Amino acid sequence: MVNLTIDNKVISVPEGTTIMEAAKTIGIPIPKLCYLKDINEIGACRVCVVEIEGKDKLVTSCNNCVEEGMVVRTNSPKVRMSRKRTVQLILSQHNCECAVCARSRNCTLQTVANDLNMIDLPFEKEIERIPWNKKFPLIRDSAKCIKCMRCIQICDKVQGLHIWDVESTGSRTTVHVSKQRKIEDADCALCGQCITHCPVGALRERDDTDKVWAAIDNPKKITVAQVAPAVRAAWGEALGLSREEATIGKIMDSLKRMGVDYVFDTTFSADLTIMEEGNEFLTRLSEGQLKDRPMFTSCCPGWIRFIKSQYPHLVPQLSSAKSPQQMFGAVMKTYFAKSINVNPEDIYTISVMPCVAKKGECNMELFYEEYAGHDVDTVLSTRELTRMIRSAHIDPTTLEDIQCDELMKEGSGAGVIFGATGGVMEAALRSAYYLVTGTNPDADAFSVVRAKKFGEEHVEAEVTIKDATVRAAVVSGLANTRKLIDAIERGDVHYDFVEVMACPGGCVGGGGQPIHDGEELAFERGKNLYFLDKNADIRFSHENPDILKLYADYFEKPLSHKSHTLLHTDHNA
Ligand code: HC1
Ligand code: SF4
Repeated sequence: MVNLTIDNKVISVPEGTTIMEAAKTIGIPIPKLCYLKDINEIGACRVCVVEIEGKDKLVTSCNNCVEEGMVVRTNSPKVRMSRKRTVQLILSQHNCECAVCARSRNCTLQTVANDLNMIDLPFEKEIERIPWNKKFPLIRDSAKCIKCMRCIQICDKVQGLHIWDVESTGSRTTVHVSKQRKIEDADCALCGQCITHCPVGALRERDDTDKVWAAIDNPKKITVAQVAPAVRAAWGEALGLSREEATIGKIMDSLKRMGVDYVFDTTFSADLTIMEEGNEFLTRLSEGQLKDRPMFTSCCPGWIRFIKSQYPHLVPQLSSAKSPQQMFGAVMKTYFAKSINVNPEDIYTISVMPCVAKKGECNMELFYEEYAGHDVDTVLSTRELTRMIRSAHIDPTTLEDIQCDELMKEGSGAGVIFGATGGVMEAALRSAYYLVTGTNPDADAFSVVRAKKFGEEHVEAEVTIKDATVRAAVVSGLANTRKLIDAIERGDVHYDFVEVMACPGGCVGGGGQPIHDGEELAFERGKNLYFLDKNADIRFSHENPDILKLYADYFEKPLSHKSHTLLHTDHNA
């Protein structure tokens, strides 16, 4: 242990602790902008400087460790003056239009400047803006970039994609798409992790809320919304609701109050995905197609973009099942439209997703006898949902639990856990077991595929179903995924079925979720989904009565001709 004094308090912390961490243990939060634990510890912003007795120069507390007998001052006049000057210099190159910024009220720079009581800026500024394609789902505003390097580091170290890089030198230094590419031409997976790790509003999702308001206001359109599993675990965070208060039923109420005509839960179509993908897996397994290479899940569009750009020869290994989002859109425009006697073109489908890549996935075309537009018309992130709730002046504490609309009302616990890494695999194994043996396993029999902690490289398990052994692997985060696929390619490991989610921890940690600067909440949110599953009335996708009715009345059976037309896709196309 190392003994030191911080702001007159004597403390003892383990060797190797940074000054910032040591201060935190006694409730002193040293301000910071660029620091991200284990990912960006470069002391670049210099906001976290502290004074050390006996040293002339201030030191950065995020990447300097405690020493025996050290006397640290985190808020001396010298520290305050330096910190203020540093933030003034950062603001001199920052577009400060906070009133029209997506990160207003949730911006680390705004907070640091406010906390330092900065009410005047001593510099005139002229900030150049690098042009950007505003139609792309990921938007970068160079005039807001503070060169903290977090986006570069998260993309390099956690997602292994190297989309961002430093450009130019001196005062013109900025971050831009690497190799001078346009973002559309880079291999961006659209996972949105750069957005959720940006301390300011330099990165954000394309805002599609106006499209949804226009559809709601259009008397010719019937608006039909779905809400993804992972949204329920996070939407309340930005609205001050506790996890217990922020139920899925209240999201449904908010959508109805905003004027959406019909509301559904994507857990319904997660169950439908399990029926299709589970049957596809068993077919591929029994036909010996998985001898050398596994079948990969196909519900994460970030992963689909990644495999297409990084491992195109493995695309045929993807399940042909569309994602639950796309399946639901197709079912809304066909089965559901028919049930309410409306033409598919009059249905406007909206999804609320924890995801940025879903905004790209919804470009997928729908063919229903002939070309019929898109399964999903507009995708909103969880953050956009909360912005809509605010702009509709809905007091979140007045929301009530309401149910989904009829016909596709039910969703199982297996569908709910789709939102956490390992959930798709576990849900698929529960139903595969039933399909093979004719009896249900214990609902928690396959919980071995769940993550044990955040950031785990991957989870693997061998599962016995009757006479067959299924070698399963689950991975999240694209750098982890690359490692796993390289091991598969080298023949070091052999699996039959692999679940991949682009975002660390799965959709609960998605790039469209509420942002908590530097805090990783995916694991906690995932626990919430497992709690909901544990307490669900139905825990198996194949027991969802509305899914059984959908097959009886419409699709006939999984992998039928109609299912193939509406629920599957050719990823090579
Ligand atoms: Fe996901 Fe999925 S789990 S991909 O993360 O398979 O976005 O939540 O909706 O489609 O169900 C996202 C979440 C989501 C799909 C489902
Ligand atoms: Fe989107 Fe989920 Fe995939 Fe992230 S893990 S890219 S949130 S689908």
